[in-house]
Amino acid sequence: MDIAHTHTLDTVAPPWSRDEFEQHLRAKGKAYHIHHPFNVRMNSGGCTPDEIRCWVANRFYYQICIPRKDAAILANMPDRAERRLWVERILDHDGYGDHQGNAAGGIEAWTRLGEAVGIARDDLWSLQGVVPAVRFACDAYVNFAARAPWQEAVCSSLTEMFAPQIHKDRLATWPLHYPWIEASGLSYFRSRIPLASRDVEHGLRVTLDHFRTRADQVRALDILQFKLDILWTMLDAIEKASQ
Ligand code: AHQ
Repeated sequence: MDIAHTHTLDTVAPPWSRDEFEQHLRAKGKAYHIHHPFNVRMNSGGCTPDEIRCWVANRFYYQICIPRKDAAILANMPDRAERRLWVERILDHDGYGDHQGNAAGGIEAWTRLGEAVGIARDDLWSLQGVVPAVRFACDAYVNFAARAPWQEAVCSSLTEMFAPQIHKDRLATWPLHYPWIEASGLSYFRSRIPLASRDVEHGLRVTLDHFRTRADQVRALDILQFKLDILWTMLDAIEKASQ
């Protein structure tokens, strides 16, 4: 999977400092799907129940891809200390222990979101509502993560630098605009806020440590852009599917 070299940035200059590199990564937030017209319309109350259900059903495919993506990265991680951190991500989504209550995991919480917006568990898990472009974008993410060096795959998860805000936006706006959605269905968004921050702490450390030369650092920006494009493309497809 080749990442498009989309930068006109100079790649032979001296490397950015750690702080400068982090700022360049965070500056990519302007391309985050929080700014996608569909997300803006959704969080300002402009979506019909069918459009909300279309979003939940399609994003479910992304959610069930995440632990498979993370397991592919784990398989490429030689260092036990890194694996001990990374494995938490799989358990966050697939659950752990007796898989009851909070131990049921994020995929189960997303299933509850589905039921709260009016999608039965079997219908959601049938993946019948997933449009080809969403499946293609999510599969591209899993395939990249499985084939890329593990540090590059870790870098691609850094779109979560911007995720706490998008979850907070939903928690602040959905109860107002979509009172028909049972509030308990939003628990997934609430659960991700601390987990996203924890994940970014690890992902950013790996990224800032690994990409050393200016050319490496520009490649990290291209990898992040690839993942931003995956999230953006998903909303393009969901917006089109719900027209
Ligand atoms: O719920 C999300 C999640 O568990 C993850 C894992 C992480 C990754 O490994 O790429 N990215 C991610 C994201 C989740 N939710 C998205 C949303 O808009 O609700 C945001 C997405 C991300 O920012 O990458």
